[in-house]
Amino acid sequence: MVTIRQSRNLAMATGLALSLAALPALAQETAAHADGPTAQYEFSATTLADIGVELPGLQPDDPVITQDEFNRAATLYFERCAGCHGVLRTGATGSPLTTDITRDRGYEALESFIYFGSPAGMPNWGTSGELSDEEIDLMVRYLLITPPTPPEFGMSAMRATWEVYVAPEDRPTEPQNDLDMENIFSVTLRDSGEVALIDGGTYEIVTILETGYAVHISRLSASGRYIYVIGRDAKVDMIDLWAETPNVVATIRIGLEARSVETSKAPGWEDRYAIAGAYWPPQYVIMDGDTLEPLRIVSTRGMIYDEQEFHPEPRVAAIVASHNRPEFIVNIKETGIIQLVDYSDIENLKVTSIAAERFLHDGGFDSSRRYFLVAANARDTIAVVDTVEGRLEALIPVGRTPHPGRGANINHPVHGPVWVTSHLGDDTISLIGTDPEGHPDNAWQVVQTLYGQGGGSLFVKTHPNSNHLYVDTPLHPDEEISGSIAVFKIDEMVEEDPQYTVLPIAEWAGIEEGQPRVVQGEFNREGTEIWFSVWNAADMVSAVVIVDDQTLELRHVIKDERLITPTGKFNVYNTRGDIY
Ligand code: DHE
Repeated sequence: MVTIRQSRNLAMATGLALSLAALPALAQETAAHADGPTAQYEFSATTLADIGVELPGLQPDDPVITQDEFNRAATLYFERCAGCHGVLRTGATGSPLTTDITRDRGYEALESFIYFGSPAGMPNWGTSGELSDEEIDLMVRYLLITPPTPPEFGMSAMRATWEVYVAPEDRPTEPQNDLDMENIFSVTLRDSGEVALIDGGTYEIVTILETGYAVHISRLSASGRYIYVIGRDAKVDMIDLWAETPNVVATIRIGLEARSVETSKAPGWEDRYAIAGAYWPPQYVIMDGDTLEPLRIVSTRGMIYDEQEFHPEPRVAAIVASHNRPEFIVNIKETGIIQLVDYSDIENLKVTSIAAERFLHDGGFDSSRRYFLVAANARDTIAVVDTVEGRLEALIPVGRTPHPGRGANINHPVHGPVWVTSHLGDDTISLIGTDPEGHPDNAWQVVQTLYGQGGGSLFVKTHPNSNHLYVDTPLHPDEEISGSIAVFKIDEMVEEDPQYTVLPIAEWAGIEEGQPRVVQGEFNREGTEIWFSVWNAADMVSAVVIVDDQTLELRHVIKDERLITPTGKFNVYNTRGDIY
């Protein structure tokens, strides 16, 4: 019998291009996975790879591996695999890969699995050419050895990184510039580890500020004065918009790997606290809103909501702040628990633990800001929390791998207030009724499904003053689709299957090289223009394209050599007020 490896070697030795037809059925079923949107999305830009891990004491039957090989393998694993299989290999959306399992499978089976992928979603790292034979061998040997544990990051580690550049008493008591502050956009420059602050009226870059590695999102203080930015390296930077030129006034690292940051928004608590959530270690920290001084760290390790089995690394995904009560809403990915963290007395912290659904990722409020809707993405479900009653309101099945960003709130001509998500895994766009009092028959159900350009969608967007719903598809494999936006007219949603208009945003940007992806629409304060990032490779030209919401025509293109890999954009007014 010819094994998969032999047939691969045979093909290579005979100089034949590797023909999938000659290989087992598994290979044919899985060939597309590494090109699929979900596989691309999970690829993790991580700093864990830089920490350097100790080779554990090897057992007699462990594979031979040197410290240098182990470091390279750990780097590869953290960058390519940890997003799905977990840092400790205990499993998340991907299977667990602890040594009791990997040794049982054995070298050859693991090698084939990595090379060809699996129908369950494991990318075909070998056939796609993403990993070389040597790297796959390294990875298999790594999987047969006990995984290393990256270090913890407690209070002493945090305080060692905490710096206040401008103390609160030395900051201006009134704005020192004439910027139209509420219409500033904080634009993520992902690969340069910076944010660009861009004036929403003049389209001028006000300043570019250095932030964390592969910077991820920006959130606003309730007053709108401070922008908090988080990098994937868990570095939080706090920017003061009142300074003559807005600048970073405080910084801290809250872990080794992170994605979320938010600030206190309840009446009476404006600008008091900030919170940031980490992927590693699995924890969140409440900080002083003026200085980022770390005050209270909470570990998220614990039981999975349904199986009630311990999970050692449940990552903190989206965090939002209630506008009604002094609470942060913290979404814990692997355990499927949503914590309502009452910050009114952080010495005696009260946490309501809601059993929701696993793999919580991103979400936002309905238009009343009472209900929070979050995607449990690998479970194809939207979970709804009533932030006034402090309990789970509903679990709603939607399309494949929902990814709403913060979602979009529409006043639907037939169904009343609805919240919208698009999907990574299919072309559907789900409209969910959010008004249990005014439209009780529709509440917490998908009242309409729209069909967009395809899967690979990450963000939807609208504005209370707009008649349009914008849907991006940055991870769609087709260049034309990943470079354009579908727009639905809200007043045409009376029809069963409303059609969309396509805006060729990447073409409008006039970029000749690369395959720029168009990502994340964000409105200006008035809701008259929507901005899109045209996200190209770091060494190529990117742009921000501004569209007139009334006419759907191009209004302006911002191109500047400093705009390296723009992705997320956060308008001060809309982000502060959760307007989307
Ligand atoms: Fe994000 C939000 C995690 C990859 C752009 N992203 C979020 C949130 C989480 C998250 C948990 C919600 C934060 C919140 O609201 O508090 N993102 C992850 C990942 O784990 C993942 C899949 C892999 C990774 O390596 O980080 C990932 N994200 C990406 C990208 O590749 C994107 C498209 C480009 C980029 O800049 O890295 C990207 N994520 C965004 C954006 C938001 C976001 C723009 C905020 C959207 C909003 O409107 O609020």
